[in-house]
Amino acid sequence: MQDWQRSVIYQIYPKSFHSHAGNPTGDLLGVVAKLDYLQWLGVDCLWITPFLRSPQRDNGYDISDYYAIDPSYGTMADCELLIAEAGKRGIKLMLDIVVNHTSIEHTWFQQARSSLDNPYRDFYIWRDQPNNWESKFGGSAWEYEAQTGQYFLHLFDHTQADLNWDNPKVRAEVFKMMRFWRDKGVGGFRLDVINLISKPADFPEDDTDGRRFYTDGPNVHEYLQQMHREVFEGHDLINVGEMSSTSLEHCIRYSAPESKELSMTFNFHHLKVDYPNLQKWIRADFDFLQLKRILSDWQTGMQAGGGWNALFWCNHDQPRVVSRFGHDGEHRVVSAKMLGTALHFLQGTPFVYQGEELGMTNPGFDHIDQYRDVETLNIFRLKREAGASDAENMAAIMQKSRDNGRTPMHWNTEPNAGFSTVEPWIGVPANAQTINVASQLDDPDSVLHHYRRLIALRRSEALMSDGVYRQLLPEHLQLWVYVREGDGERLLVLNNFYGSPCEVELPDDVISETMAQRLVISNYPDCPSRNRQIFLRPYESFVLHLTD
Ligand code: TEU
Repeated sequence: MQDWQRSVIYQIYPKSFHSHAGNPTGDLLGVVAKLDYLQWLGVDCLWITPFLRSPQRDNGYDISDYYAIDPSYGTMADCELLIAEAGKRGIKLMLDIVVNHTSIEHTWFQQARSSLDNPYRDFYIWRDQPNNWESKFGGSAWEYEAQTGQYFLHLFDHTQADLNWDNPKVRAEVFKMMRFWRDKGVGGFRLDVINLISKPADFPEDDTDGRRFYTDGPNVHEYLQQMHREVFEGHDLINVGEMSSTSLEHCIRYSAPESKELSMTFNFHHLKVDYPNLQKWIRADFDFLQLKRILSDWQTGMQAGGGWNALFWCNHDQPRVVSRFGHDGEHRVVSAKMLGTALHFLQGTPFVYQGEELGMTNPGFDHIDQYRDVETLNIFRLKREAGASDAENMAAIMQKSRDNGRTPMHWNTEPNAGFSTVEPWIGVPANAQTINVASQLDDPDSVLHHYRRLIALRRSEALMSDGVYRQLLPEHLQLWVYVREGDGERLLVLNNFYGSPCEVELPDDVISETMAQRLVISNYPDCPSRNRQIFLRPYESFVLHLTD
């Protein structure tokens, strides 16, 4: 077992984490200032979303210089200080690398667009006529470039031009840049939408949005193996691929050690259970049975195939999980803890997204002026043009917008939740007064202390890393029950996903009176039912270690 297979990773969205300089946006020194907190929490590694130079049209996922720090985040010296200070605390730093595309402000694109025979022309993907592929942010995936009379491909915003990975010079530049960061001391990479880098040469189309043609595309494994040889081999790095609309088979190949590609993969199938017919921009409840089925299939499938999952409920593109799959009203604390437990006992490497450890909620912004995200603003405009009413549009946006997860971190009850001394770039939810780090540090029953316990357990409970996953009661409409089994011992993980109590009987090969029991963690102060007949209170969750 590798060290990162027993690790917990914390994700920082630096724009909303902490502003040391007292600006509307956060900065790298703001992260340095909070390292003691992160060490106390017990995390092993920080994934920080992009802070390289960028016009910030997509908050840094549109990079214009891979070798420079964006001035809004600080300087290269600040970055070096952050790597060193984190290292002193035993914490690694994972750099978010965006190489499916660059900003159109990158010099490569500026060169490429200038003439048909420019040496950088082939760094990007050009065609005389667009096909029908759609951008993930709405509208066509092709943008007309008047100067040279061709269209370029952008799977995301029209200011994010897709790189042409079939050009060996592009790969050489990317690997050189990654070695630069590796040699600076980063502990690994998070690779943005890395399974989209290989497009089929003939750009086929059908009556879909095109994703099936470029997702896990023809040469992707070859290119990742090359990256492994040229950047990772012989170095102690954690490399996580973000995989858009991927498959289990491909994720096994991306993450199985013998493939020599990546350490682990993120996928999003379990976060589409509130997208009716895969339509994101419709307000809808989540499908609990589907959630369990997808997560269980990935647990057993990845384990059988020798792959490794990156586990997560939240990130900077997702709504807050307590508002999504839990209860952000009276059951907020207990349901946030339940969701933490349900995820952390799965096989894989858990990621905690800033504020998740507090049970931060969606902010409830009900006016489009409160939103900043390019995807949200594009969708609002496109749906309005298509005739949707603002009320219908806002109902979906309030539930689904990426800005739900991007509001400033709640540090304390000072102005702007202690995030900055000036008004932040995006609003601070009113509940920062009650949900914040300072108050939870003092409260051993807080969500924060529960997460700290979960993180510590990863190190002490071996079965959390290597136990075999088996789901019980798969058709139960309210409980997610699973075991992580080893030789003659198991962790039994019970989670009530709803606000009503519930009783079930478990099989006696899982729990019986003759077995030795130990309570590992629970989200209620007591844990009365510890036999085959289990009674769970609203959102109750607990874990028993059982030995035959
Ligand atoms: O996200 C990739 C991605 O496909 C999504 O999670 C995306 O936000 C969603 O499909 C929109 O509905 C990554 C980054 O995490 C995201 O912030 C960037 O905007 C995107 O890539 C482009 O770089």
